Amino acid sequence: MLAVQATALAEPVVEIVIQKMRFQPQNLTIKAGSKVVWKNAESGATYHSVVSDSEGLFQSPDFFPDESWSFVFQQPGSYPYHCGPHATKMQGLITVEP
Ligand SMILES: [Cu+2]
Repeated sequence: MLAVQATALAEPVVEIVIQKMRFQPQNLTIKAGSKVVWKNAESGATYHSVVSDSEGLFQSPDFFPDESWSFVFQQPGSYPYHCGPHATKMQGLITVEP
């Protein structure tokens, strides 16, 4: 059987699940060049977004259950973020290592 490694050159992917008004995990450490996928897994119709605390670094549109949004972190550093509609309740932190 011939296996085609179509994803061999793709960046590592790490998933954050959004459920019960929380980013899970809330704090995540990744290697530079990794892609983070936020997946809305709410059971209701609650929409969320992913917004960098530092203005303009990254910002998703609002996305609904069973939708997701992703961002590739190229630069090492500390990236706090929040949910646009639930800024005071929902916060997270991505730490990017070299
Ligand atoms: Cu939210």
